Amino acid sequence: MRKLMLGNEAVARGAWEARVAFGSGYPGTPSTEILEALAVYPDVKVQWAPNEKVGYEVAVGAGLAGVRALVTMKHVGLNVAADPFFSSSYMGVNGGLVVVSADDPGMASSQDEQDNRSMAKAAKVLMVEPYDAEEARWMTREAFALSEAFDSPVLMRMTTRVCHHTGVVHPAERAEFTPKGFVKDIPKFVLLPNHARARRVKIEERLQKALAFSEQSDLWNPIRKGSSDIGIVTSGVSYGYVLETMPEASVLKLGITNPLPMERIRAFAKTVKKLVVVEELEPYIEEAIRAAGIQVHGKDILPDTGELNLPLVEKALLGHVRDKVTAHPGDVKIPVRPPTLCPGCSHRGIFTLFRDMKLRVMGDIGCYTLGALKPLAAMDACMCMGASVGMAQGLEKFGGPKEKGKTIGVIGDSTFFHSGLTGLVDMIVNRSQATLVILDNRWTAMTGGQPHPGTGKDIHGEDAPQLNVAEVCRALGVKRVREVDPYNLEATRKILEEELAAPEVSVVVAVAPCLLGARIPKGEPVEINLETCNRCGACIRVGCMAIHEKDGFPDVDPDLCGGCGVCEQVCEPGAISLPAGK
Ligand SMILES: Cc1ncc(C[n+]2csc(CCOP(=O)(O)OP(=O)(O)O)c2C)c(N)n1
Repeated sequence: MRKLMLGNEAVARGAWEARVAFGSGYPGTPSTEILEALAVYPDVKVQWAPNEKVGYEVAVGAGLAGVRALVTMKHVGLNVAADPFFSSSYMGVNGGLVVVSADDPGMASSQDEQDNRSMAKAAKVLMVEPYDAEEARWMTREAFALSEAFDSPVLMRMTTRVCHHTGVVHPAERAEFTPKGFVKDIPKFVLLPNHARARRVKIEERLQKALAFSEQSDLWNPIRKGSSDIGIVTSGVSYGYVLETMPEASVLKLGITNPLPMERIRAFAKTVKKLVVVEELEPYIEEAIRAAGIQVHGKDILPDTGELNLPLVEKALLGHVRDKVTAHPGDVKIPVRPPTLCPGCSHRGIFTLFRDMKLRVMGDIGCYTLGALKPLAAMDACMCMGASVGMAQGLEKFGGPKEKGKTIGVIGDSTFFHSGLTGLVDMIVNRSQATLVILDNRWTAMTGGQPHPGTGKDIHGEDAPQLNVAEVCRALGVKRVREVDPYNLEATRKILEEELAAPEVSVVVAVAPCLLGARIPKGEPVEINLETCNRCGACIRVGCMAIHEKDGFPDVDPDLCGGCGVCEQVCEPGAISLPAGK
């Protein structure tokens, strides 16, 4: 049987075939669809965690219970989960544990471009890298067996193209796996320093065993014998570019990239006149080969930033880009569609206020980061999830009189539960006077509308316990917590002014569900009276794609406008009217 599957769906299939009992993780492009696809299979308990660290830890606990567990995240998620990731390497596993890190070369949807192969090496865990959907299936399935055989968590490193391409998959029968039950083993699982010192030695032993396996595995590290003029060592999606560019070359394709089978590479190098490594991002394989004293080309002919693609690999290997029928994505002319908040999005009014009140805004990651773009341009910094809270405290404390009463941290609700809570605790106990605005739209909108602890739904859409953001803040110890309707600009402005003036930490929770997440039908559009319009442009400056300038006047697109009323409230001459009944 053959099936077309997304790389991410194939990971879910492989995990199900391996009889995985538990899947967890936190959404993040390009990894999100893995858990969503796994949730559809029977016999698997699948749940979103509030962040990657917690997701990882629950998976470790499930593994200790003797079942197989999968945990998924994007590359920066592994930074959040790094503490348990590195330490669980010392514990080894009971039931197999596979962690997917979906890296985003080229930063299609990320704030940085990490090559997490270095994370596997640093944590001393086994790492596998699929190149297409079918490999994603069988490698996931087999990774659980590797995890148990070598007593190591296995990092499955994927990249955007592998996650998001659709390819032919050959689903197989489910493997046999009997849950092992909990095994009490204090020296192994309790990482006291003297236990950890003994485990440290075990880690090296298991890596040696894994290396011996990797060296002789034709399945994981196959060699394609071709011309002896050039030999290419490659892994992941780069293998596809190599195949298309130089079908005649000899190729060593590495499926296990930690530990690297250096003797296999050395033997392969001896069979060819020239050795080249084709790999995306860091010279991870290349540097190891160089360190082993083998002559090799790599980043001297290929870029070490951004995604690879066919023309780049052709240029590197052939010296020129072939004149092919297949167009390079960059050659295809598509209309420019800058990212923007949806028409009617509840974030728009808040950022209009931030801009008009000339606030200093420490931002965070989510749909609302688009508030940094013109014409709103109402965010001054954005670093990583949860960071708005700490940055707001630091700026307010050290910004001098100019920042007093002006500094806001702004964070989405999913991001608040992910990693904003501890920043808020720090604000309270260290007497910050900044104001934190939490955008409570009830969904993780940016990654496609996954539920989070404040949604009241689980991954299956079933009712789940729901945490109330304002109550959580009060319970933490914030004395000043106000809820606002972000569609009511005047009331929200007044509350922001009061809270900014307060000489203590305050929280303003803007409550309005994401229209897409909550599937709220579009309302009737606003109307503009061109007789009274004074062409001031205030309505255009709220940055809504449903309203634009036409022949010097604002013009509403009735197919997009749902009558949220933000433009109506900024219109001084009152030329914009809401649909009847609003
Ligand atoms: C550590 C980490 N994990 C995951 C992501 C992907 N991601 C970016 S923002 C975000 C959450 C957005 O939800 P929310 O804060 O509720 O804001 P919204 O998009 O709903 O406005 C996620 C999951 C990331 N950038 N970093």
